[in-house]
Amino acid sequence: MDRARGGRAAPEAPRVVPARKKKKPVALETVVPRDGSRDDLKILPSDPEGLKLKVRSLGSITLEDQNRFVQKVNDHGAAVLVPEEEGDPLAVYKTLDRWFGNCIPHDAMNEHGIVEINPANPTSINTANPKKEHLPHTDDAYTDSPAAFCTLQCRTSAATGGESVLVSGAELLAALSNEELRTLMQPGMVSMGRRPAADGSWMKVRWRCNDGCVGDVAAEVKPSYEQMDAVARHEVHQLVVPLNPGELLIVDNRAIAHGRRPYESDDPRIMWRKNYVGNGELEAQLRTGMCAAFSSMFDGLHSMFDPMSLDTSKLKI
Ligand SMILES: O=C(O)CCC(=O)C(=O)O
Ligand SMILES: [Fe+2]
Repeated sequence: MDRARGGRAAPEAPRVVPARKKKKPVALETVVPRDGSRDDLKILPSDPEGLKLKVRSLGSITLEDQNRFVQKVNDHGAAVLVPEEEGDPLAVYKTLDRWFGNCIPHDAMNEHGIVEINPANPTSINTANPKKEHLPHTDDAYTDSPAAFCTLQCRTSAATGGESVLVSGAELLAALSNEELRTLMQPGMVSMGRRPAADGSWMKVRWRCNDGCVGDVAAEVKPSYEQMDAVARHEVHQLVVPLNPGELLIVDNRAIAHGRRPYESDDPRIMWRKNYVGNGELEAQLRTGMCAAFSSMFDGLHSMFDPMSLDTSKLKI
């Protein structure tokens, strides 16, 4: 109302609030197109070569390498550092600590914050059995605040398999409607076996195949949970990434699910895992999550999954 012009304000007419019509569910495959047409959406490439970034050595990462890395992770949600020369395998953690900030503590980590993945000394039921694939998952899914970035350095690669497997979170979402996702995200729908997540909201920052760590799945979300589970297990949605010793995979834990293919039990395989909060120097340059609307879409369970209410002012592009 413009009081500067003087005069009394006219009494406001009572506002008529229209009754909310029940909207038809929207298939999320239309909201998260996997054909590259939505440029803020992270999608894995169809060939693992598309994730590779050559560096001279893991201990000598330049500013130019760093900029190429930021671009890759913002496009695909993952990258593989491929050193041309062998060097001190610990030297890279100086760079990673600087980029991603604090590490996520783990019961089995060493003095460098590294957890060695080695079936000879297993850290979970999934790392104990090489013959069984480690199904795609979010790391730290049972905590309130899963890691923003997971790093896996290959130290010894298995000759009989054991490749890393990645699945775009967008592929999982595309299996659902916005209504199904909304229900799945309500507290208490899926509980984790190891430690229940405090807010219980599934898909907010975590996702896991039904791999033995997932506890109860409520009856009303069973079909949608199983649909996503089937997508993640299906080879057509998986990007298989073979890693050589010295190569290091970095994954946006909130955009991409990761796992491992099976291999023979007597075949040695060692990976170093270090996970991060994401509060390092690259925090402002890296977008975590599947797309720019990530946080707004989950706060209050609305936004991008409801295309008509997409609040573009919240997009960080
Ligand atoms: O063995 C691997 O490559 C992956 C291990 C993993 O994802 C984990 O321990 O969380
Ligand atoms: Fe993992």
